[in-house]
Amino acid sequence: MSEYSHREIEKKWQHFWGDHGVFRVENQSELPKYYVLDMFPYPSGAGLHVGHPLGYIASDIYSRYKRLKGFNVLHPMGFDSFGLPAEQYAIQTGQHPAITTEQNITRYIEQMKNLGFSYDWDREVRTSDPGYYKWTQWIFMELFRSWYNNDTQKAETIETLTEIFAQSGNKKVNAPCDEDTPAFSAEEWASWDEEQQYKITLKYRLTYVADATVNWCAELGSVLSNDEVKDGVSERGGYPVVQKLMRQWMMRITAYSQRLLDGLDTVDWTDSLKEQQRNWIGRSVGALVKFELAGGKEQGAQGEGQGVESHAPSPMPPAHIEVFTTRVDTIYGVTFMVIAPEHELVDVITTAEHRAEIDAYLDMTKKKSERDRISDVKTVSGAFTGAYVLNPLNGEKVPVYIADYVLAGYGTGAVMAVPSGDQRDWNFANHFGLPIIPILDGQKDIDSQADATKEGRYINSGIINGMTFHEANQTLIQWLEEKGVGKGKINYRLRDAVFGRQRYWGEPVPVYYKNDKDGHALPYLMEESELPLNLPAVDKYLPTESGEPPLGRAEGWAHASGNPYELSTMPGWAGSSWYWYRYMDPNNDGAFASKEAIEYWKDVDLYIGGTEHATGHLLYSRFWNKFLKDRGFVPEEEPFKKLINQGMIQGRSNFVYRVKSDDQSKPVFVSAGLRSDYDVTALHVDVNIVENDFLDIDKFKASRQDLSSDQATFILEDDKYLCGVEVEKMSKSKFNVVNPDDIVTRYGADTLRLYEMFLGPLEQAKPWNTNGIDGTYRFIRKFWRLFYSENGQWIVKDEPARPEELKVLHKTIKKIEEDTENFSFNTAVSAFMVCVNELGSLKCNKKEILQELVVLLSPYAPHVSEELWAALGNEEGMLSKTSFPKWEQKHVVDAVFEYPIQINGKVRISIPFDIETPASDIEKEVLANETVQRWLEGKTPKKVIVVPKRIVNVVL
Ligand code: ANZ
Repeated sequence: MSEYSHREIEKKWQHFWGDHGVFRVENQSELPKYYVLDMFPYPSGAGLHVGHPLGYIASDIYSRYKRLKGFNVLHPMGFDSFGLPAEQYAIQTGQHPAITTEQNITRYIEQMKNLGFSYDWDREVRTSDPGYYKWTQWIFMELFRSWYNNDTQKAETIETLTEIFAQSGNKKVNAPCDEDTPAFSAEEWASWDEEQQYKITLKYRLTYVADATVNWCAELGSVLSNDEVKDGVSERGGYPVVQKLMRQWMMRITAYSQRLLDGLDTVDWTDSLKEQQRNWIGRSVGALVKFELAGGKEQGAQGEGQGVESHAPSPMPPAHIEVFTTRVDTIYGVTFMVIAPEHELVDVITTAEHRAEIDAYLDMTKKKSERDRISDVKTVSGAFTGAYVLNPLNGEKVPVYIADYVLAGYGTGAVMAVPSGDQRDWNFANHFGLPIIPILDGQKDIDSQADATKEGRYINSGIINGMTFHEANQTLIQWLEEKGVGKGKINYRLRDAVFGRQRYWGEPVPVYYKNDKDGHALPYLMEESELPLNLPAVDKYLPTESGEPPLGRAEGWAHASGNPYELSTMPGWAGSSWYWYRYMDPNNDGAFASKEAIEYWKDVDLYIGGTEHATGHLLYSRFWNKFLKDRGFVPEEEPFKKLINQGMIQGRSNFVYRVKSDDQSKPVFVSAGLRSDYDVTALHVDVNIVENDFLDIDKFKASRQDLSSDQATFILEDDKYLCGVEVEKMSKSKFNVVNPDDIVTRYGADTLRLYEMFLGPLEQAKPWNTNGIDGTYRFIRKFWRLFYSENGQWIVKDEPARPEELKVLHKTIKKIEEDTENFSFNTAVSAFMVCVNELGSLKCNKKEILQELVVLLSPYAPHVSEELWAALGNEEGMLSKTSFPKWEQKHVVDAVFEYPIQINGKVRISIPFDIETPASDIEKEVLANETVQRWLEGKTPKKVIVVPKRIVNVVL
């Protein structure tokens, strides 16, 4: 092929790679492994726009580069194919989501193949395939079969737990469990029947059913996870979300809080991403302190199972209220206590006298969402319960209030209030006329705000008087622990994850229910051999009349034992929490992946994807990975060693300006440069009918009948209609979506790949601008011209290269290698451009140079490179099997140096010398030089100083 025809070339090689399985990869090799993973997409109906491939192009460049560098590279692609949009479409059209999902995937694959990605398509996975979700269900089952042992710091099978129960009850068990877990002895355990024992184990399992306050979205008919809710509305659709108590499947991710934090120190992710995860997990070091209820002693304290993390609610009111504080050092400044309106003791401690006031307040707070409660720091509200507690340090009587700034779900739902230490407490004290006690020296005149910083020494503070912050804390915690009224405690903001969704298009939960003796439904796992539990057919994708999830419509939806199956399905994040393992061994029917495959590939070396998954997917998958590791199924503690977030590609919108007028049937549009002379309305116009910001008026007329544009007049500038421009999110409603297919047809995939990289640093957000793409296209054609002349003649010569040609090449190898290693793809593309320009001006057509250049360029522009590789006489289609060129120092350094020649302190001329030339030769030649002789005017110089590779100094 002597003309650069991207369409022919690209199709030809895409077919060749596919037909010959060039990118098929084996699970064993002499070569070191390297795993490059893209966050797999949800296949939406809209297909890919030019923003989507940014990360895929980057990961493909890196994969191809690593292959050339001698690695066995796993680079797969698949689909996160369960999800809400397909289901909503199904609700509207009655079409099974599997059908639309399949169609969308077909389109995605076609679009991706058009871009020349080097995926091993034999390893494609789809989370909605029964062969895949069989293993998602299996992992769920393993979680159900496990508990978390705080002593060994890992998940273990339930059998190890029941062994301990049989030996010593649960007194020695140090494990996260349900709040209502009773303390029991080995004898009690032995006295229970199997069902009763089973019920106890349900309180410890890593996946469990519980009444949980959930984000309920009525319009979507489903529960949403915290990361699916943005600003109080659903991320998808923007529907209102309210708090609701529901019985739900939960995942005990909180068991892993500390390990999820610790692991962040071992991975190569951006600081901002790590920080987001740290904030989400929210570790607080503090103490639990019990404040005895004044007059509550006679009620008798209830025993709590030692070592059991939760607190058994007692039939009788307890004698104390427990608070969580991060500033136990401020305890002498406590002048009141505040508990959450939902606190279980509100009802118990409220005195008759204050009942009406408390009830009125409770009514008011029910109407506020948790979000409003956190964000409203100004309004001070609350109510006195009439009850008092005693400060354990000084025995002071402290009134107990309820107020909604204290949240039920955090800590213990109770706060020791220190108005001299905390702004909200200060506001509250002022509002209710409560005392404010300064606790640090220099803090005597508190009149506007709390200021108990950690500096200074304590005053008015009993046993810690005169101490510093650190001493005070140590002393207090020790004191509290000795007296049995408190202990050091680390608290996490992270909550257990709600795992059930009231949806159709998700993985069925492999659980059925059987009633216990008292008629309560107990969950049981089905047998592993019965997996997968296939998603059943339903007549409609809506909840049943009685409000049950869509699976309630499936006929005969019951286990072989006759017991009904769970009706909720798994959340969107289930299938994506382990998918990187399935790529290692995608067709295995006997395991989620074989031991050998996992042992070989281990973990993901490079993960590329968007920041939107910072606190969802990336926490859940780290959690599942740690669990699988604990149970010996996978070897690594962290799944994703290095992670890069590609920046978003924004849309570049174009506008036309309609002159405001009453007659809408004959609109007038004015060109952007003239619009300030008129009163206009700006309207989005489809960027695909605009070129270099000039409107194609005929296409516009044809496209916008709704604007009566066929009747329109256009006020032009220089005979053209110039559009306005703005950078916005790329979206259909803004008419700024650019489809990669159109770009590929017009310019080719190689141009698109280079151009997307050229737009700017990978991690930065940047607007798409089709206007600049010509430059990249020209670059590829210029590159082609080094091989073929204007009239299509092959002009590559087999002659030895000159030093300056070698220098250009080796400089480029060095630069491309460094830039690719650093993911600085934009600067690599400019280096290619510089290189081709330089070779062009050197008129270099040497095979020795060009062949290496083809290899260098191939990760970036694989099609044109493969074409020229074959044309150079190499094995067809096998460019990816060759090695990355090596640069050599000797070619990179300058071979000649231009010496400035100074005569009596002034530079008069410069003379080039080979850098190897000895100083004595340089001196001779300088003095023999004609120009120098003219300056010498026949005199003999006193001194000639040659500073190698710097300067020559002639002193007269
Ligand atoms: C006394 C104190 C004095 C506090 C002081 C702070 C400053 P983080 O760091 O976020 O964990 N708190 C505890 N439970 C709460 C709840 N359920 N709702 C609202 N606030 C709660 O915050 C812990 C601090 O927040 C705790 O320490 C407690 O107030 C409050 F000068 O106790 B502090």
